[in-house]
Amino acid sequence: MNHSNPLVAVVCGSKSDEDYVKQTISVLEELDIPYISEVVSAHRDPERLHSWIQDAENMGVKVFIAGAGGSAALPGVVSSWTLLPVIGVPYPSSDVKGIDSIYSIVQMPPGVPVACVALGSWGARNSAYFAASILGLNNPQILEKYNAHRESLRSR
Ligand code: RP5
Repeated sequence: MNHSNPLVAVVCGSKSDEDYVKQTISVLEELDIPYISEVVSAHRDPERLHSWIQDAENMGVKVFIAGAGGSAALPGVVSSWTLLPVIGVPYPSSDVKGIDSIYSIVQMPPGVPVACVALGSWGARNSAYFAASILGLNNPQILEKYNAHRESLRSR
């Protein structure tokens, strides 16, 4: 479900990535963070990616989450089009199970950063928690929800 006043924009490179995106969205919903999400490939549809990023910024998005497998250009290309924070999620969709994507996302050259989280499901979920931590800097409701989650981890 896309919200009308989103704070987070989630993008992945292929419909085949959507199981990971669902895990990111599930955490955003648990924390009541409004979001939009879309499938847009950096290498198959670069012009649509650019306009989607511009639209997201115009809607008030504050953080991008970009996930991709294989050579995973998507998070870096998103960062090339925005000054907002970009969290990159490597997906294990290739024959080498995401090692390629980790190296691609984590090794962005200086000046155009991407914050790379863990591979696959862990990263998909942590990307949303990391977004909460960024948004929580000036949003007390999100900070409170995120803190409640962290408290709940103590008793496990
Ligand atoms: C990347 O290549 C996508 O992020 C996906 O993880 C991988 C394979 O894409 P498909 O060939 O399944 O569309 O672009």
